[in-house]
Amino acid sequence: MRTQVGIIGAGPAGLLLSHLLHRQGIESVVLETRERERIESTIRAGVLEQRTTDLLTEAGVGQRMKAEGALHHGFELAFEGRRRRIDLTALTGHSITVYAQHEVLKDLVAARLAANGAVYFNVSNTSISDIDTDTPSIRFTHGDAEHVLHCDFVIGCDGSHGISRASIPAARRKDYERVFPFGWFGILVEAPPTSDELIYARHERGFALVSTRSPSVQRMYFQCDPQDSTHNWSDDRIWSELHARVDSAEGHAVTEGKIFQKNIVGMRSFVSTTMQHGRLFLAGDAAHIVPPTGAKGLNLAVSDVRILSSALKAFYAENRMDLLDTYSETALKRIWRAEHFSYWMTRMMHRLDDASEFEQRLQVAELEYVTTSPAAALVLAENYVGIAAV
Ligand code: FAS
Ligand code: PHB
Repeated sequence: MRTQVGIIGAGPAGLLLSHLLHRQGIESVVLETRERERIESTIRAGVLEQRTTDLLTEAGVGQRMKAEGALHHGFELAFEGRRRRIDLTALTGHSITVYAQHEVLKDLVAARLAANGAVYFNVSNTSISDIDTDTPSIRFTHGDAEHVLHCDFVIGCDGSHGISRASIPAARRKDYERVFPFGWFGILVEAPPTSDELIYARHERGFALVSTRSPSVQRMYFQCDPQDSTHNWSDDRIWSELHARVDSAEGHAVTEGKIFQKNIVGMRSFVSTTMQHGRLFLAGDAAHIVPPTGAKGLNLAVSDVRILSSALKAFYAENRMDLLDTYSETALKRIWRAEHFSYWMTRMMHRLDDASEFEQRLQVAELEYVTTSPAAALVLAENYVGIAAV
């Protein structure tokens, strides 16, 4: 088999890159270990920056997002029994869209297949060779057959547990990591929305987040022990915890409903520099992880493939290597900005067991500041909507 760009992983990074390349007349093949149904049903991110929704719309996969996504012009910070609103649009002129990641993937898979794009699901034994040459290749098994995909470039979009990053010699890589001693307990609930916008709550019992998926399905999270099990949490215990952390003194309470999905995710910050070696390039979670507090994971993956697709276009259209050669450097500027913001939001909003009473009071003082000072609110808002200078 032969193509121009071999892409490993059919997450948001891999599928969007393949579609952007297609629209530039560049061929690609996407290889994915999981089944299509699994891809299209895995619950992950939900907040899209305007830069992300603009690119999805430009790429011709924005119709359903526009119709079913929810445009939010702000969000609320809840602390000390109070709610304070951050008016994103008034502060930055930008808004966010709440539209589930797996819905974005459904739209991208449909667009790829409608364009006769080559997406192989259920592949196994993927391995990468000859990335130090101009003719790298990817070996994989599909069905009962072994295949070798010869290509000009291999793009590792295979997430944090993929094979691509490990294909870059350790001597060439520098990894930075911070693992948080807490996780998020996530639930999906059949219920009307608790509020028109997201609520991020800081509480001495721990963080909580009220988000949404549709007028009848809500997404909520609360800080938990990452080693805990969902079996230890009855629905009653979950609701009493969310009420304790989110309900306000002014009488706004979380709206309960039927919980139909529970999961616990760990939290860490991770960056692997460099994101390229020879003809292998990394994009998305394959190269970096952010804690979800800043809602940056999916948006960073989209930002990487925006840069990479332009660089590949310059290579094929003008035989230019310069944008490819500077891909890591360019992408890492936005990645470190998002890493810093996500770390800052996480430390400001979560209960930190190693924090003294003084530091806990500082968290409240910082929340007071970002919700009363226009300058501080702008810093929060411009990072949240994704327009902070890099
Ligand atoms: P992805 O991990 O999405 O996709 C990688 C793909 O590669 C997967 O489909 C995988 O099956 C495939 N793959 C792996 N190894 C392979 C191999 N050897 N061969 C072929 N295919 C292979 N972000 C938020 O903003 N909010 C959230 O609430 C949120 N929740 C999250 C929950 C979880 C459990 C995780 C892991 C992430 C979450 N994120 C969240 C971040 C998330 O949105 C990621 O940033 C986003 O999925 C990154 O997209 P990709 O880089 O495409 O990687
Ligand atoms: C979500 O809706 O899943 C979500 C929203 C905001 C975050 C993280 C997750 O910061």
